[in-house]
Amino acid sequence: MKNFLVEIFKNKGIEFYGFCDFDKLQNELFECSAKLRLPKNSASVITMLFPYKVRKEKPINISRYAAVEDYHFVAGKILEDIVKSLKERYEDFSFEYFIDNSPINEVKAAVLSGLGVKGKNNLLINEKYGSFCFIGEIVTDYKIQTVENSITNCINCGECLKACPTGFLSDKNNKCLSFVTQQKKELTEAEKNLIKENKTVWGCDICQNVCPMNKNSALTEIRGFINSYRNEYIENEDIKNRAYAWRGEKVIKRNIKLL
Ligand code: B12
Ligand code: SF4
Ligand code: SF4
Repeated sequence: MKNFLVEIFKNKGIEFYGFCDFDKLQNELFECSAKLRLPKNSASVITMLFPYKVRKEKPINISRYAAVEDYHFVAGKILEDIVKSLKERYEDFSFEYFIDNSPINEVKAAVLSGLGVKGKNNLLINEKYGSFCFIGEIVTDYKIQTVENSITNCINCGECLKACPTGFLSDKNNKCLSFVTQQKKELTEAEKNLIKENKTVWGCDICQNVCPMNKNSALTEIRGFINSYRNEYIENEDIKNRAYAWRGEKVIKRNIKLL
């Protein structure tokens, strides 16, 4: 199985992938409808990274993850193709892919698979791409041999905690600004000010931008991200397939008006 996958990953341009046991994740599955898609007797998780930093300079008024076509589609298509090949080759086994909309704690799965360390900013930090990569995974009832990976953390400099404008990283009772930008219900004055002061209409990258482990993070080579790159949100642009489309146009239009 591993040799077969190595070939597929090479063809698909996936540089970072790994494996972990499902039983290390199953006690903290998220309650969501995607949980129903998990294969019966899930045994292994195949994790992989989809780097998404297209340009060195930051986008103007959106976060990096929103500057490219919605990753659920771009990375989802790659994951779908891999699952198809696996199902053809291993007919007696089940394979289900997930990305973001997943019952799995993806950062933990990626750390356990050896794809990077867990940052104080909650994110997976990879040695080449930093934290600017999405995590996707395939869950299967095929038992894959895994190498025990020790829990690894970032260098713990504390810069992200200092820079976070809402205090979310120190106290989860606070809201993350990324969440605020996606909020459908009416914003409080304080929330409106947060959007204005940090000049973001979708997402927040502050805790990633200050992270020294992101300093030399490499640019992505995934064509779907490179070709779809836009460095700002412009009112009345076509938002089809963008990361901000799922909330409906009203939300991002409200945010741009605040700027
Ligand atoms: C809900 C969610 C959000 C929410 C809440 C985030 C949160 N941290 O609570 C909001 C909307 C705010 C959000 C924002 C963002 N998100 Co988000 N989000 C998710 C989602 C769907 C679930 C995360 C979650 O609820 N975790 C639960 C909490 C409890 O986990 P935790 O605190 O991190 O971890 C605890 C334990 O699990 C354990 N643990 C964690 N890791 C490990 C590892 C080991 C080895 C061990 C033993 C234990 C352990 O210790 C922790 C402390 O108790 C994941 C996808 C997924 N299915 O995992 C994406 C995901 C984490 N998000 C992602 C991204 C890109 C973002 C943003 C950067 C987007 C942006 N630019 O605005 C921001 C970053 C915010 C931040 N710094 O946290 C990516 C991160 C990729 C990466 N490199 O890590 C993910 C993985 C989606 C994806 N498929 O790529 N997100
Ligand atoms: S994304 Fe922004 S608000 Fe959320 S934890 Fe990071 S710095 Fe704080
Ligand atoms: S800024 Fe420092 S503490 Fe925060 S994730 Fe990066 S290395 Fe870790």
